[in-house]
Amino acid sequence: MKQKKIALINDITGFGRCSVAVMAPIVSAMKIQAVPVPTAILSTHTQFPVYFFDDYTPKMKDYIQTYKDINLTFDAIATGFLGSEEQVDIVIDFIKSFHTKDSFVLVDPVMGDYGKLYKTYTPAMCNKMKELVQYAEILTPNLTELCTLLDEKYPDEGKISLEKLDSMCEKLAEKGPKHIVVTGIPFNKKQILNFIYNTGEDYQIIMSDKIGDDRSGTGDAVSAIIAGMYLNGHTLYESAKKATTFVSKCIQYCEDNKVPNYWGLCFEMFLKDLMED
Ligand code: PXL
Repeated sequence: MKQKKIALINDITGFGRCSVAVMAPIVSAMKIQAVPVPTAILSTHTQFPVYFFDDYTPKMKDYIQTYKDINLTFDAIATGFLGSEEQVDIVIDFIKSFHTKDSFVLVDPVMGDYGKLYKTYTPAMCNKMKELVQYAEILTPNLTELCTLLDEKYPDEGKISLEKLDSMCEKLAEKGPKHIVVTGIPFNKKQILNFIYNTGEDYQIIMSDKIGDDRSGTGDAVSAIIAGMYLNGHTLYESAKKATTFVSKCIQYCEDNKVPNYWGLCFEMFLKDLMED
């Protein structure tokens, strides 16, 4: 069987386990070749009090041009943390150039958490993200991002009904993405809800135990596993189930070993769980 390739359009962050540093080893464990397309280079992620940040926007066009020159093809394209409006335009151009009928695009609209947007997410950036969403087949927002993309208020304490989630996903799906996984929705003190929406089908849910606080890079691990599993022929439900089981196991390990939240997921300990024959 021909080995598959996925373009990972995301930042490269040295310490803190997020973005490409998490996604590349995860998809590699799933026998998929990772091709990073860097959006920025950071020493640590932006949740640390200090970090070195080198915006890669001015270099991205030349970087990507060589892939056009050698007629490189991808079986999937996954996008994550994006830093500027211009960068979103470059990503849209990348998708227009490399997306084929045999490939899919997963957009993780990394914008915020717990009802709050990250500091870099200006209203203009949010509008740009809405533009990018139109090019996705699979979208993996959290509740904050789902609300922002639809200009809806974040519900008090993240409390939201399944019917409301279904109608929000339906509205978002009209803009492009056929498949949506809303990740990490606060359900009660002990559990987290993940909502699976496939256009034209009944919704599905996956419950997972809430263990400790949020860990940086968890969303990147989830989107990498969903992209990899889906690329390897699994359904969206199976892909999301694998992702939630895997991250729960990693979080439990981190809690047991008192690893600080900002250090991210100790995913290395369980990579073998993602390997299939
Ligand atoms: O995991 C999301 C993410 C990715 N990349 C950078 C980040 C964050 C979240 O804070 O700072 C640089």
